[in-house]
Amino acid sequence: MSYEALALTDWPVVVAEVLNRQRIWDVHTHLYPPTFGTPVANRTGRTDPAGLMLWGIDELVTYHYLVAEVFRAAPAPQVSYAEFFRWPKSRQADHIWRYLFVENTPISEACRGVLTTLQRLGLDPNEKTLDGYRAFFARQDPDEYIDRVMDLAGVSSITMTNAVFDDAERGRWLADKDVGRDPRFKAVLRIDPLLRNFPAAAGRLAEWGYAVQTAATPPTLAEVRRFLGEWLDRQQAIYVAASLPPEFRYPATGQALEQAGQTVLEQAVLPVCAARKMPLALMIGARLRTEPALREAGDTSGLADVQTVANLCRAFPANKFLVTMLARENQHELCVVARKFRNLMPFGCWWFLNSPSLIDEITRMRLEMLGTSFIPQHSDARILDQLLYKWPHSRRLIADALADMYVRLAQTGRRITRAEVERDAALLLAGNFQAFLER
Ligand code: FIX
Ligand code: ZN
Repeated sequence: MSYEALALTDWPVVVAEVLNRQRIWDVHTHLYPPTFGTPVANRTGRTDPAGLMLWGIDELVTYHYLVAEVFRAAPAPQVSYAEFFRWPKSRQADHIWRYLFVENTPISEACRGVLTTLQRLGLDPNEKTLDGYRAFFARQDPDEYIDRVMDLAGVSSITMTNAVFDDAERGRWLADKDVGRDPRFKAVLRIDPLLRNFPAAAGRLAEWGYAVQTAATPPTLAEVRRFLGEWLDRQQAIYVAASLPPEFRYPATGQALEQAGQTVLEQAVLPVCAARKMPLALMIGARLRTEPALREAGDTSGLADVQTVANLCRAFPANKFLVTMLARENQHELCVVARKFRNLMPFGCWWFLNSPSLIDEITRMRLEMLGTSFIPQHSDARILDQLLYKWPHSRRLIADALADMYVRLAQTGRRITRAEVERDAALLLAGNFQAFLER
């Protein structure tokens, strides 16, 4: 069926309907299946205070985006950051709900997201306290709830972030070889310290039995390749990932630390990824703990160097690079560089860019410069239920941008069929990622 007769005003509705039916492969999240344990009270009665599977109203409302926002909204006398973090999670959540959702208008994207989530679950977002929501979530079985959330969000596969240098995470993989075997989830080997501070990372590898030194010598690099291979096999990971600071440069321009990181990148990480035809995801621009007292909520962003991405793509043509950058100002140049390197796949509107005005701007820029050859979004969800807002909010924005492209195309006289719109939706929300993995 073709759309010649379609009125220009109908395009957004038609495209939204097609995009809403397209199931999504979420390429980057911090989500986990129940095998990693959950600290959240639930119908099975099984909880693990150190569990990594986060869901439910107290986790939703204490998302680190909202922790940062509540300190700007709560009236004096302000509780100190340290005091706030000493409170139990339920008290933190009550505090945030009162000052961000009741006594102030919840118009920020992180606030609106919680309300969209409640609405999608059939709950009234106008409650003055969290008690009713807590009772709802306590009645859920985590395993069944994952299926319900994925179905409501239209997500077919969840890609995890499995940080091997995080003791809580590593211990679970070593304790249970099948911990990651949930077919709804795919693993990713996350290696930040290896590239950000190799001497410190080498100290951990030595503790784990790898014959490494703090200098990136050839024998040490061979052991780093062994370490990577063993963990990629253990996790059955689909790509390797690292978050890097705005100052990250290739070739390295800094002192010993950057030079060591470059050597490890060139002689361990990239060769292992190339041999497995596995992408390396570079998430560039995160300036960690700018306000350390805010912990995970204290990170900020910084302008990074896109020519560094071009230098890597050019120097390592056998490698595949998934790249997302945190500064709005880096986005246009990343599109330009992506036009020159087919081994570069830009993905997502990351973190502080995951906001309607910026998702709209970046998606339109990418459609105009890259056609449908990019991955428009990832959820970056840390709490399972966030899939119920991050994806509906982004689907709508992607649909509006795509509809405008079709309107412009139709004005050239080119006929556009429903099958073409469905093909484009499939590419953007799942197919491009699958093809990049398999290429
Ligand atoms: O490095 C990352 O994977 C970031 O996405 C996170 O560290 C960050 O806290 C986040 O969740 C942003 O949305
Ligand atoms: Zn993330």
